[in-house]
Amino acid sequence: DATNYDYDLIVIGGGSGGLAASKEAASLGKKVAVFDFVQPTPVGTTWGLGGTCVNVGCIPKKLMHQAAILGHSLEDAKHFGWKVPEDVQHNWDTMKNAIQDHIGSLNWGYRVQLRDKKVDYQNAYAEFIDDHTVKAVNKKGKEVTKTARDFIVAVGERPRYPDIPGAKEYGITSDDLFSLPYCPGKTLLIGASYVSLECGGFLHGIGLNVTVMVRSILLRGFDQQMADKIGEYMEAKGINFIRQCVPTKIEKLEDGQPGKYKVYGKYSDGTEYSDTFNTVIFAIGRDPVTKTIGLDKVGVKLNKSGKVVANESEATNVSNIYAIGDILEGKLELTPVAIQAGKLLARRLYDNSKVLTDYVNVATTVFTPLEYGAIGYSEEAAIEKFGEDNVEVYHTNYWPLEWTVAKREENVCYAKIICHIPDKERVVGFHICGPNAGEITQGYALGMKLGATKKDFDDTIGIHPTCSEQFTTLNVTKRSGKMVNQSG
Ligand code: FAD
Ligand code: NA7
Repeated sequence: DATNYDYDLIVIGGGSGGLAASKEAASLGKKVAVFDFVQPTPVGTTWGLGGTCVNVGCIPKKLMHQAAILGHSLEDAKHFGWKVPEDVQHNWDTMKNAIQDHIGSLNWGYRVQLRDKKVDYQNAYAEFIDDHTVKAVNKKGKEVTKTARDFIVAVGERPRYPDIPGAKEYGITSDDLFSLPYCPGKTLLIGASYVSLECGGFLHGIGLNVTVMVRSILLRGFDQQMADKIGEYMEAKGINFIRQCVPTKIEKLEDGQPGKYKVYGKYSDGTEYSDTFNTVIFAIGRDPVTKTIGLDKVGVKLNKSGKVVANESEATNVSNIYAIGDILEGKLELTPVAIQAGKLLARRLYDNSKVLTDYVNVATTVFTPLEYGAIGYSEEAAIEKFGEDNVEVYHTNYWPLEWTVAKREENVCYAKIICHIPDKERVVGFHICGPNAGEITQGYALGMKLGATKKDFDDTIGIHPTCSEQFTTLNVTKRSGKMVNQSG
C-alpha cells in the first residue's frame, strides 16, 4: 500500500498509454499521480495534455486528411450535378485554427477526467532519482520530489533530426506542422515513413506543391506491393518523389529569391540534388525519449535505440517499473495499442487480472490520399515465415461505385488477403488500398482475431454496393497470374 509512499502509482507521461493506465488505476481505488510535460520543439512549438496522438499525431493528421478529402470531393461533386465555383480555395489558418480549437477541447477534457477520477496531474518533467522516487520540474523551474510503490513509464517518442547543417535551424517536423501559424507553401518532406507520406498527401490535397525525398523504399515494414501502390497514386496525383536521395544541407535564402530555403541532397549514384522550398519537414523516424529520465540510475534496461526492454507483462527488469506505448521494444507504435496496454496493466497490478495485451493482428491504417488498411502479415513476411508454397494470395483490383460517375481512376483500388494453406487457408494477412480503408479494416480485424479462414470470408454475404464486399468474393489467386482488373 501507499502508506510509505506518496502514491501507489506514478505514471510518467500523460499520452495515450499513460492517461489510460492512470485512470484505470485510480478507478481501482489507487492513489495515482501522472506527470506530463512537453519539451518545446527547436522552433518553440509546445502543446497541452494528452500526448502525441491528440496534439501532434492521429487527431490533427486525420482532420487535415479530411480537409484534403473534402477538396477532392468538390471535384467529384461537379459530376453529380453540383455547381462548384472554379476558383475554390483552401485557407490554412481557418483549417488550422478549427483543428487546434478541437484539440484544445480535448486537452481540457483530459484534465477534467483526471480531476474527476482523483488522479493528481502535474505539468512537470519527471526523472528517476531512485527506484521509488522521481524528481519533477515544472515550466517555472519549481522542483518537487515524489515517491511511489510502482511506476509506469509512458514517455513516448519525438521526431528525429538528421545530422546535417541547417536541420534544426530551418527544418520542422510533424510536431510543428499541425499548429504552424502560416501556410507551409511549397513543401519538402524528407523520409518515406507513414508520417511523411500522410503529411505529404494532405498538404498536396489542400493545394500545395509537395515533394517527398525518399532514401530507399516507401513504408519500410509494410507490405511493399501496397506501399508502391500508395506511391504510384500520389505521384500520379502530382506529388514529386525524389528517390534514392538524402539531404546534405539546408540554407536560408536571401529575400527576393524563390522559396525561403535551399535544400541540397545527394543521390545514391553520387549526383547532387538541390531545390528551394518554403517549408522543409523531417519525417525520418522518431526516437524514444528515455535517455534523459534517469532510467540508467535505476538500472532499467534499454536497447541501442533507447527502447525499453520489457516482457509480455510490460514489466522491465526493475520489479516495480513498467513501460507501455511507443517506447516498448518490438511493439506496435499505435494509440489503441498504448491504451489497451495501459488499461490491462493497471488491472493486472491492482485487480488480480491475468489478461495480457494481445499484440498480434492489430489492424492499422495509413491515411495517404489512397488510404491503406492492413492486418497481420505483409506478403513478404508471410512468405518468409510460412514458405512460398504454403501461402496463397487472393486479390483483386476494384473501382468504387462512387468513383465511376466521378470519373476517377479505374483499377487503382486493390484488395488482397494472404492465407496459410496448411492451416485451412487461415487468413494471416489483410490489405486494402482505397477510400475508407480504416472503416473497412477495423471490422475484418475482428474476423481475423477469431481465426477466420478463406472459407469464412467466402461464406460471409457482402453488403452491396460497397468496397468492403470485395473481400467476400475473392477468387483469383496471385499464383494463377490471372488479370484482376475490374470495371464498375
Ligand atoms: P505519447 O502519446 O507520445 O505520450 C507521451 C507523453 O509523455 C507526452 O505528452 C510527452 O510530452 C510526455 N513526456 C515525455 N517525457 C516526459 C517526462 N520525463 N516527464 C513528463 N512527461 C514526459 N497512432 C494511431 O494509432 N493512429 C494514427 O493515425 C496515428 N497517427 C500518428 C501521426 C503522427 C504524425 C504521429 C507522430 C504519430 C501517430 N500515431 C498514430 C502514433 C501515436 O500517436 C502513438 O502511438 C501514441 O501517441 C503513443 O502513446 P504513448 O502513450 O506511448 O506516448
Ligand atoms: P520509420 O518507419 O522508422 O521510417 C523512417 C523513414 O525515414 C524511412 O523511410 C527511412 O528510410 C527514412 N530515413 C531515416 N533516416 C533518414 C535520413 N537520415 N535521411 C533520409 N531518410 C531517412 O518511421 P517512424 O519512426 O515514423 O515509424 C515508426 C513505426 O511506424 C515503424 O515501426 C513502422 O512499422 C510503423 P529507410 O527506409 O530507412 O531507407
